[in-house]
Amino acid sequence: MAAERTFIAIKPDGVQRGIVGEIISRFERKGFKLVGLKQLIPSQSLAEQHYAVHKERPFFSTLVNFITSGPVVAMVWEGEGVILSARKLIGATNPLQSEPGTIRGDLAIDIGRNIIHGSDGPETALSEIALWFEVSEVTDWIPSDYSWRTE
Ligand code: YYY
Ligand code: MG
Repeated sequence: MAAERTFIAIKPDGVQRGIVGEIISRFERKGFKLVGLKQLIPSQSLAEQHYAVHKERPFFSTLVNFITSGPVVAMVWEGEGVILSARKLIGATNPLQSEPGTIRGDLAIDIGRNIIHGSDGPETALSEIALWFEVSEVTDWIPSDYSWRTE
């Protein structure tokens, strides 16, 4: 079975606030494997496709304007259970309701500035990875300490 992967993006607020390293280190310390990483300013079209599920919501245009307003750090993380686990590491959508200890719970206060995106399930993970990354931009590798992370 292919290893589970998820799409994670640090939004422009996280990049501007200089907390990219802090966020990446939480995934690293957990034990997941980084297999894709790049910084880009998303085009309007990319942002609209990424958030297409929300296109009828009142916050859609604000959200698209925000996500295209500056650099985003786009990532693919791999590991068993990574999709759900990443959502738990990230915390609830509204940072005022995110538990302390989560990324949003510790580092954000506003739903419109919640610093990070994570795929919400297996289908969205596949489609978001394909939307943001070329196949050649995702790297298969084995960390040297792998047998110390998982049996
Ligand atoms: O997956 P997640 O990011 O936790 O939340 P979604 O319900 O998919 O919404 C995407 C994005 O939209 C959210 O991170 C902030 C923004 N948003 C908003 O500004 N106002 C809302 N009432 C709901 C979501
Ligand atoms: Mg979502």
